[in-house]
Amino acid sequence: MQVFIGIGANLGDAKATVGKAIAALAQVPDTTLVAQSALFGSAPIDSSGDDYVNAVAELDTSLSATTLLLHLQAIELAHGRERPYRNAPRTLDLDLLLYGAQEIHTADLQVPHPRMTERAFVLLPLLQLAADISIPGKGHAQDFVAAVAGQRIQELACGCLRK
Ligand code: PH2
Ligand code: MG
Ligand code: MG
Repeated sequence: MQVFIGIGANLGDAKATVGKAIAALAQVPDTTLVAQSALFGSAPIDSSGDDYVNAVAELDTSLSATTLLLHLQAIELAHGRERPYRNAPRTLDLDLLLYGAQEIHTADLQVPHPRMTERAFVLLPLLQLAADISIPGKGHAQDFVAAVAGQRIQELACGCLRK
């Protein structure tokens, strides 16, 4: 199954944490890390504190969405995630954005992520990996970009060689 994970952090060394989170995603059982977006710096949306570092990772997994979610939560906890209140600043947030073309609505899991089309920090890195991606029940991700143009976000220099 092709899945996309949204990664966010705005406490501590957020850039380093996002890098470690991507390495941890690559170690999830029955799962391959297919691609990772650039890192982006973004102003907090409905949240407080420092700018966030955001990225999106593409995985290929044979895990169920529920089992994958448990692994994401374990990685969050391993990086010191606490949940004092909704949208509190966080050392690490891993969101299951897309699980193939499936729509999942359970008590623990809403896929596609309900707010992903409203957030530049999700759409821009996602579109780097999958320019033609459709969001089940919503439409093409690309079609939501214009509406988030007012949100402050920039791609961070990666220090890597790019053609
Ligand atoms: N995550 C949130 C709320 N607000 N803002 C930015 N810029 N980046 C995030 O990852 C983010 C947010 C809830 O998960
Ligand atoms: Mg989130
Ligand atoms: Mg989350």
